[in-house]
Amino acid sequence: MDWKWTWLHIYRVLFIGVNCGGYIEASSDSDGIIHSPRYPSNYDDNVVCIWLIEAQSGYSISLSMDEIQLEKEGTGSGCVDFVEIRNGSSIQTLLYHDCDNTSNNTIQARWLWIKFYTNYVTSNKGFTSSWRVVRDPCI
Ligand SMILES: [Ca+2]
Repeated sequence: MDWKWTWLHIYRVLFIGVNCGGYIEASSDSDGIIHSPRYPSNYDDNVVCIWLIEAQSGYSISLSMDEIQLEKEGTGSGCVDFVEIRNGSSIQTLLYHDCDNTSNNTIQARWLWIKFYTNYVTSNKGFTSSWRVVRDPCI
């Protein structure tokens, strides 16, 4: 089966109920910015965005979380609203999960599956991240 068809099919299935985001097929010399809707103004409640960035064979996407200010729990360090990044899809390895600038903020993989989630109340500034394609050193 053609890989591209497979990914587009998975993408469509996973995106049912999603408000925003998109699929980015990244050519070898491309880059871009992904940010929360309306950034740097506050985001809305009840938002789910999913982006999927795919690099060509032999390349990876290197993403830098430049700023992230999302709702946290009132007590403790947990996140109420969050950005989650996984290696390709919702069930693959977790690479990033955060609501402020506390964790390692550079993520690299061939496929980056990026989810922005906000609950029903309380907003904040949001997030902005920049990505670029790099040659995969393992190949
Ligand atoms: Ca919230």
